[in-house]
Order: sequence, then structure tokens, then C-alpha cells
Amino acid sequence: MSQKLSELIDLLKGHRVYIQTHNFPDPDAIASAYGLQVLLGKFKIKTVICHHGNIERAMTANMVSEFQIDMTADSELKYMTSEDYIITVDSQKGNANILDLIGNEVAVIDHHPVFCVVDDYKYRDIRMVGSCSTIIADYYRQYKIDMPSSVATALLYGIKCDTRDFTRGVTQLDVDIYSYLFPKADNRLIRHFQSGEIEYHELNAFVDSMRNIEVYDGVAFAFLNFYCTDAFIATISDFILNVDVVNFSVVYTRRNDGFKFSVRSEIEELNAGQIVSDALKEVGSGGGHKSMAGGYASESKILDISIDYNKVIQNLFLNIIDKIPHRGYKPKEEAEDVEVKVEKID
Ligand SMILES: [Mn+2]
Repeated sequence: MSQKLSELIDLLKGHRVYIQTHNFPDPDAIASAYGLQVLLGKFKIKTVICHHGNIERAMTANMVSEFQIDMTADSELKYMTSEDYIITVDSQKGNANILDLIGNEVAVIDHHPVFCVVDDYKYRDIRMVGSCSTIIADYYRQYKIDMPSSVATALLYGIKCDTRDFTRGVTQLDVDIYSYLFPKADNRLIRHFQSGEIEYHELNAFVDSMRNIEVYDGVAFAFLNFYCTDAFIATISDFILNVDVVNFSVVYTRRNDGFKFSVRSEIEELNAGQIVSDALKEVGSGGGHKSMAGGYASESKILDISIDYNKVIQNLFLNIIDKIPHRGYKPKEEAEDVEVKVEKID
């Protein structure tokens, strides 16, 4: 752990404190904020959880209502001043996925790689683990703080979502925390939250977009030709990665003035965060983890009257991916005349 919990407590004392998640918060972000709020409450530090953007998914909304987590949208924040302190969870200030509020971002607790270097935090705990919920749970475990079942359930659900049931970006700490949370959590509730991943009204659009998937050497592209939330794009990207011939997926949709991307990788050598960042650097921006990432491209840079924009997007990604040696990769020139070796078995 980079800094001690007592340093965070000392820092916050006497201030009005906000816990801010990334925009359109997902279960990991909300569970982290909730777990931290309860934890700080035990040290008599009151906090307000705030966020920008709706809580989009039924499964996330179910968790919020089940535990009556008090989330305040930025538009409802009446009293925040520049004197107030903000702790960002599951995100870092300066990133495109978190709105810059007037308060002072003094602390960060996150599990994303540092892409923008903003270095004036007074408290930082950034660890490359599977979820932010893991880090919050680790505070309870390390300092032997009593954890209510609601917090354990929320945090365990956060870990399961971000690691896609312990198959993505998992570290030893995530596994240790799982066994710490398991006896405290209500696993029946977690099953209930998990069962709402795809909403009924999305089914038609979902089926349509599945018909238009294009796959090139394991890299799948799918354009969602209807309005959908950021969380839905991510769900589809996860889903497409489950197809046997796909090991890297790029899913995108139109926004007002551009395209929104969700990217997933199951190949070690293909770092999703780095690839999105490189592919979109001339047309927008992007970044994230090795296995999950996102990005945005502005419409004016993508739309070309002579070429289908799907092709423009595919080329942006394939030009980067083709240069990276990876599983199943053949250098272009040599690919044709590789000798077929027949192993002799004695
Ligand atoms: Mn997360």
C-alpha cells in the first residue's frame, strides 16, 4: 500500500468531503465509493458520493436500490466549493471519463494505469489489481475494521464485474480479498444483480449488431447502429470476446459528434489500453487496462465521403495491431512460404 489509511483520515478531518466516481458509474465504481463511505464513517468522516451521468444499467441500479446507496448527480450538487475535498475512486482526475468538479481532488484510489500525469494528490493509492473494490476491501482487512454484509456484497459484486468472474486482470490480492469477502457477502443477492446484464428492450438491437460483426485474424469489429449507453457497448464487447474465433474486440457506436469505443483483449501481447491510445491518437483519445479499454474519436476525423467509416476505423486499429507480434501472428511477407514441418514420431 502506498500510503497509510491514517494519513487519509488526517487529511480529510475538518473538511467537507466528496467521493467521486467516474462518469456513468459501473458496479465497481459504486461499490468502491459505498465501501469507502462506510469506512470513513467509522472514523466520523461524513462524505457525499457524487458522479456525472446516469446509472445506466438495471444490474447497477438494482445494487444501488438494494443497499440504498445515496448517489448525488453533479447537477444536484448545490454546495460544493473549491475548498471542499474530493476523493476520486475507480478513476483519476484529468481522464476523459471523469468530470472536473469545482472541489479540490486531494486523493485518489484507483486500479487504472496512470495515463495523464497529474501529480498533486495529497493521498494516492493506485494499485494494478482487478478492481477498485479490491483496494477498498483491503483497507477493512488490513485494519481489521468491521464490514457490514451490504458492503461485502457490493464489493464482491464489484470485483466479479471488473474481473469478469475472475477471468480478467486478476491478481493474487483479488483472490485473497475474495476469500475474505465470501463469508460476509450475500451470494444470493449477487446472483440476482448478475442476472440483469442484458435488458429486454435491448434484445432486438443486440441481435442486429451480432449479424454485422467482422473478424480479421481474431480481431472483431462491431458497429452498434442505434443509441446505446456506454455500459451497453462494454457488455457487447465482453460478449463478442466469448466467440471462439475472437481474441480482440472493438465495439463502437455513434455519438453526437463522434464515435464511442469499447475494446477488449484476451491476448497478453495485445495491450488494449495501449492499442486504443495509439489507434485513436490522431482522431481522438483512448486508454485503459491491458484487457479492457475505451476511447472516443471525433466525427470530423473519421467521416470520409469516399470511404465507409467502418473501414476507416478498422484500418486505424489493424494498422497498429498488425505491427505487434502476437499469438497466431504471421509476419506478412513470410506468411505465404512457411514450410510445413512434419514431426517424426518414434
Ligand atoms: Mn474498476
